[in-house]
Amino acid sequence: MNIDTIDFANIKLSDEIGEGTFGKVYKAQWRNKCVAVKRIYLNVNEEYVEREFKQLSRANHINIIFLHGISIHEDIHYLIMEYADGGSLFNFLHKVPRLEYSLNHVINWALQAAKGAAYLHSMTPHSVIHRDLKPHNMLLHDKRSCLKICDFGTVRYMSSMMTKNSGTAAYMAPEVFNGERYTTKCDVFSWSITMWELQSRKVPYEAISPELAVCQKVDKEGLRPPMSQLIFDCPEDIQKLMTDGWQADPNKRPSMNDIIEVLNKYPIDVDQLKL
Ligand code: ACK
Repeated sequence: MNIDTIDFANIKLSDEIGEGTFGKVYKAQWRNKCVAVKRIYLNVNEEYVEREFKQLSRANHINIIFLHGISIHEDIHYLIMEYADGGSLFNFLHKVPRLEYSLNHVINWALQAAKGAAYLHSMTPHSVIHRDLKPHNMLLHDKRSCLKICDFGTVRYMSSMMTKNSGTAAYMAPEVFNGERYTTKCDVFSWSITMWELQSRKVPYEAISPELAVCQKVDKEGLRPPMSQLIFDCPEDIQKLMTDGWQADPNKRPSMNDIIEVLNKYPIDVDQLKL
């Protein structure tokens, strides 16, 4: 594994940006670079830390948050990551101030998320499956024109995520929450729910609580987000990608490359992307 260890003395922590499931995230300076530093909670198992940095450290793609290295200080692990200046897609979609966006943005974000995931799926010797793709784990950069996937560690801790109501259940493919064998197609399911959220600007199944009730309804009753709440007029073949992507049977879902192929048919006006 080629992961750099970074001397903690060279990191200048500044503001806390937010708190994820497994630790607080700070803005920091390192080698004259602005970086994001995730301070992993002491009670988080080392296995989690290892999973996150093993996977991130192998990835080098514009749509995946780059991991500069890891630092250990007084027994606390810190992940030193590329800083994304626009915060999470989830915050952008749902927190005030609510900036307007267009179908151009929807297709751009959906395509970039698919490209990041397709890259992970194509990694060798084993494809990397994210398993927790959702707008909270997609960060925006460069005036929100660029999307980067982050947060690779969470999945082993599914039960703890559920009890924390971290908003994961809505995006999770049934085979994942049922503990069955899963493939890269579970990320396609998550992409589809995210695609619905981009087009509706609503939190999926917001009224259903707790998270386990969402799993139950999705799995046993075939519940899916309602098309009636979409506020963008997306072309039909894109809508079909979304609804095929959330099919219960993973074999019926398209691959990330199929998704990219369809989305690429729609030209994105790059001059209109910055918000
Ligand atoms: O929506 P946010 O501002 O974006 O709040 C969450 C918070 O930390 C907890 O995950 C933010 N965050 C996480 N990683 C990064 C990063 N690499 N760059 C910028 N913000 C980040 C995320």
